[in-house]
Amino acid sequence: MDLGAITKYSALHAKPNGLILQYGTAGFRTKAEHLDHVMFRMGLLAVLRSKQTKSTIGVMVTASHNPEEDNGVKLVDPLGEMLAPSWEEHATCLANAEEQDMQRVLIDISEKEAVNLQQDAFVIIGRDTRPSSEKLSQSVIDGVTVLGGQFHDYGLLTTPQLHYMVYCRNTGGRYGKATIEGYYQKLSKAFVELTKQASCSGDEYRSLKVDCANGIGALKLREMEHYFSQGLSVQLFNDGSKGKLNHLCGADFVKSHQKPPQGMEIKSNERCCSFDGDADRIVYYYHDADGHFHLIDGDKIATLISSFLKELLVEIGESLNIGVVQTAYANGSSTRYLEEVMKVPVYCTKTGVKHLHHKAQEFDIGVYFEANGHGTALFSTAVEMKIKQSAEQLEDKKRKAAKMLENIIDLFNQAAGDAISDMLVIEAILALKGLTVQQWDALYTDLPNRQLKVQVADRRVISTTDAERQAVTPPGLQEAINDLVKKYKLSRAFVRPSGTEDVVRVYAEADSQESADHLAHEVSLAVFQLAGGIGERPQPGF
Ligand code: NG1
Ligand code: ZN
Repeated sequence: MDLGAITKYSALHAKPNGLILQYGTAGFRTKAEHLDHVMFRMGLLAVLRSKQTKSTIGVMVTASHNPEEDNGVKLVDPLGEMLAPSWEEHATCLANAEEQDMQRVLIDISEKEAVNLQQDAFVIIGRDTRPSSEKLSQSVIDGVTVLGGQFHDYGLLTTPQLHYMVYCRNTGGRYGKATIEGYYQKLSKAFVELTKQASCSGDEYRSLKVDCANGIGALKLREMEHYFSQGLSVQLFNDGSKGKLNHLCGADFVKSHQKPPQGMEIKSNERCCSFDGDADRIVYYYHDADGHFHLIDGDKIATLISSFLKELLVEIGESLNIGVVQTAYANGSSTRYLEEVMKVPVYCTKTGVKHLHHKAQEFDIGVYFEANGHGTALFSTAVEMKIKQSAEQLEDKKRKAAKMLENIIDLFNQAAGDAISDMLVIEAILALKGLTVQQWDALYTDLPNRQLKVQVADRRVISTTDAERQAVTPPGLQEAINDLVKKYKLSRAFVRPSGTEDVVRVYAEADSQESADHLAHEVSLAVFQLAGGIGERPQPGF
């Protein structure tokens, strides 16, 4: 380590006084102007992580669904996963170190993690379309270079594309080619082969409106479009040519406001979807003949996918274990439908895709989705080999199912939840099953629900257990919630401190929207009273 050079360059990326940031569920995220030093330091950290793992590490500059003025950064581990927890702590330590302590912190991390500093390092970098992203990714590169790391800057990429590149590079090209063409070709080939088998053709199944949140998804979908156009025609909205990123559009807006994005004209029963700002989330929706808006969220996406996979397995005659992983935010109806009707086991983890991803890896086939539309399906290597063999050996009908499964395995981004890949999987399944968006929606009816935020002095006073469904502290809070829940039918409520915002999140569901709204409000009041609420008391009404 050339400590002199590090000190010199670090001063060019000075940390604002008193700024403390935390590597949260999605890396660092805050106003872009506060992030230059964090970017430089994450460049340094990525080099250490690369030396330690003797693998390529990814650095993504994005703040996903946050407003355009924000930015953020996260590191991607060798198999495309989120950074290991002990390194999240190092990231926080390094980002918050005062200038004069930087050298010591770097040496500490290297010693604790037994990093061989002589080892080569390789880091790949991607960024979203925010105005601040280009300069910030340059600061990452400065950090990588000053520690002697090699790098490749992919420039503009969706977050899942960067995860894909990392995965490809660390698996010797077996997973795919680590280029943007490699990504387009792999996914499109699988999609086109799959949809060729669909008996229901016609425009109804072949056109889709996509709200790109004025983000990177628009650019990449436009580049990719001609690769899969024989199977699907996409019409892009909020493509970044005029509107602001994530402003009144995108998956997060649609999911949390339960209404369509601005800038998209929707005719009744037309199939539409929204990506978020870095294209790792997707939700679907439509207007029915009466003009009512229907949201099809991550839970219904997981249901469609896992049901289809299960059908294929039955057809092939394979008894592989398939599991669905959700969080406490999953609608109660989806869990019930999966368990009772589909007979698919469902597991609940803490919020944050790394928890879901980890759990999903325990199954032969693990399907995981957050209700907000972030998810994918993972297939164990053994399953992949078995299916490939079946596709060659089995007879007619069985063989066809095995072939489909083989293509679906290729179509899913196994490294991360991916809006483009999920969109193609969903479109293929709808075409193959001849399902309309209404029929898909009708699989089950969501229980009415409400999410609220409460401001408290210190959200860490709330600790939880049972995958965040029970509050352990402050004393009395869980008892209060239990008493409130008893007042309503089919009801459920929980609270947890957010990992990305300085708020406590409240979730409630019940048999009617009115009840869900009341329950959410009452629980908010309990949080306000028992967990140190600040500012105005939560008011009823939304
Ligand atoms: P927090 O702020 O911890 O609730 C939110 C989402 C997560 C996840 C992360 C990362 C909800 C309720 N929470 O986390 O699911 O996507 O952001 O972006 O949707
Ligand atoms: Zn995102």
